[in-house]
Amino acid sequence: QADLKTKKIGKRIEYMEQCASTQIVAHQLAQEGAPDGTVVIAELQTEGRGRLMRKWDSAKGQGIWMSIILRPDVPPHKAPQFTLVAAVAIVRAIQSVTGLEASIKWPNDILFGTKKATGILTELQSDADGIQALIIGIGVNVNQEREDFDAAVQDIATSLRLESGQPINRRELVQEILHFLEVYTELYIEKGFAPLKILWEGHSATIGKAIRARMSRETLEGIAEGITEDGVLQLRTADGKLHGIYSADIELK
Ligand code: BT5
Repeated sequence: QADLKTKKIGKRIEYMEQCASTQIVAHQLAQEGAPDGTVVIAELQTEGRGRLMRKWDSAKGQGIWMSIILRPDVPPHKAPQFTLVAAVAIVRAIQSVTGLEASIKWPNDILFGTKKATGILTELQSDADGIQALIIGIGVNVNQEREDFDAAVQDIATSLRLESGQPINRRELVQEILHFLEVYTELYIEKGFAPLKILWEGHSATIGKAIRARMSRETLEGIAEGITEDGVLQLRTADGKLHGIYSADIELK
């Protein structure tokens, strides 16, 4: 904590050996009034989760399992943009600590090739006055070897150690993630999403690609043409129609 370069994010850090999910702890702290920038980190999560309550494999001591409480003064429909802002921050942090170039699969995956090294889960506490808190969950596979992953994800997951061939200092990576998250959220608050959109597109594994988007009610195939100023994915189907995708699982074809 002493080495943090940030002014706000990480000034309060709740560090735990173990918890069910850092998201649950962060939601609780946010409700109790924890300040903007509070960070919850655990060595082990027994019930780490992804979107739609999917399981997030959180091997003990080998990843970064953390949730960050932000209290931005923006309307609730802008919350998904923070997933994209966090993704850019994580890619830049990985680059700075390891030299590795990861790419971002819209909306919340950070990949090496087709394998997932990081997932982001942005959740919202809001009321009639707007956003009370954003809880940004970040799971980074750092030092796992292949056999450390659950069988269910061994073929689709990777870690920074597997990609770089050497162990990575988790503390340094946490510091860099929080640093870049602060830099980019400040840029976002000052200048809006436009500059972040350009950075995001520069790291995107999705734009210009043929994709399949699975949504709760339908599946669409086409070319991912870009994201809007709101972070909505634009998918052009073979009939020439442009569809705005707000939430989906994307398969690169
Ligand atoms: C995500 O969901 O990718 C969001 C993951 C967020 C995890 C962090 S850890 C700290 C905080 N506390 C929590 O409890 N959660 C957050 P989604 O896009 O739904 O992807 C979930 C899918 O990723 C699963 O269904 C698996 O297929 C795959 N998966 C699970 N664990 C993985 C891992 N460690 N590495 C790569 N892929 C994994």
